[in-house]
Amino acid sequence: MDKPNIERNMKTAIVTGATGQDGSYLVEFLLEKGYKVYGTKRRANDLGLDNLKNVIDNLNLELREIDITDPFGVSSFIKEIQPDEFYNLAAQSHVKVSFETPAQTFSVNALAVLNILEAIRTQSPHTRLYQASTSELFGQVVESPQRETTPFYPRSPYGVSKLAAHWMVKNYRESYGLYACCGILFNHESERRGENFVTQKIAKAVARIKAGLQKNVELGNLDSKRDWGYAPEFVEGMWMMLQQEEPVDLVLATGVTHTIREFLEHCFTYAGLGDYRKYVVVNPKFFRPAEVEVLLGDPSKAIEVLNWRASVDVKRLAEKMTQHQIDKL
Ligand code: NAP
Ligand code: F7E
Repeated sequence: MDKPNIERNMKTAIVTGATGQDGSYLVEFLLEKGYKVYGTKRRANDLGLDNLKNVIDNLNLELREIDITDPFGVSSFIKEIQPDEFYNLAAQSHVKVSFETPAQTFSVNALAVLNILEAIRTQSPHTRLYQASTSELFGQVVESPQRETTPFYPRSPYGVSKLAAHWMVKNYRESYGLYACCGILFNHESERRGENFVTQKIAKAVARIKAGLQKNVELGNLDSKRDWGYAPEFVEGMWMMLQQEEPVDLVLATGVTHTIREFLEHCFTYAGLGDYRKYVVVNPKFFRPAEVEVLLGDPSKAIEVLNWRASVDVKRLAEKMTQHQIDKL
């Protein structure tokens, strides 16, 4: 099938979840690289267009209304565009929410990936697929640090759904020879992080406490540890993975882990508020039925294969996010 009417030498990419944190950075990155980009969004969420405000008028960006759980919409979209690259970033991405909406989470994070794989296999087999896998696959970790060969032990409906998708991608790659790979990405945050993830929740609360708009912040488990990086660097790694000769699943991580307490400390100190303990109230309502206590990634293989490295450390990340929230107020 002929591609739509675009310059012949222009690469094309579909990015699902274009309104999300990673999707919006990846769209910007691909436009910079000279791609024609088709981003998906859902009509129900036009507020989400905020993340795309830098590029919304770019003529090489086209936004389409696609719900990835709709196999007909996905299939005809792929058949029409015949993209060179397909980045599947759409997901129900909140771990705690996945305990409350397990079937919906499984439908978006696992079954929809099967739809995408089938559509690529039957309608556009030359398309290279990037699937957003996650460090949540490691869950109750059986070794530290976690690398590509570490056995999986997911601890939430989110983790299990992403593991199903992960194996499905591997199976289609091995069975049908598709260029399809999974990035096993550890936590990455930014000024565009959703407000119900712990880093953004803290950064926003700190800005509001500093401005006298609230007195404290209610949080759950402060002792879990995460390997936090900066999202714009991680989306570059996604693109690099699709430029290799052979598809390969890779861990992207900083290789350093910190507690939620340490993140709190960086944000409160940066804002000049002193000891975070004066402001934090632990509320069990934010605990999860099963917790992932510690994640620590080993990015050696990505460094070797892609020459990719994370450079923003957690202190700088906390400062950037806190400053952004202060500026927003
Ligand atoms: P995010 O900000 O929550 O963005 C998710 C996107 O998916 C949103 O644009 C959302 O659109 C869209 N979406 C949800 N359900 C959909 C559906 N049924 N059909 C179409 N679009 C749908 O997530 P993120 O942090 O950018 O993460 C991107 C991907 O990487 C996700 O798959 C996530 O699970 C994975 N991941 C993230 C991290 C991380 O630390 N950020 C780490 C590892 C893996 P609406 O706004 O309309 O809901
Ligand atoms: O929680 C603890 C919570 O929701 C981090 C997603 O992008 O990364 C993300 O998942 C930790 C957990 O991220 C609150 O119990 C304490 O231990 O910010 P989070 P997450 O669960 O690590 C992975 C890699 C993904 O793939 C996911 O898509 O913080 N915590 N108090 C809290 N967490 C939240 N959300 N809210 C609290 O009040």
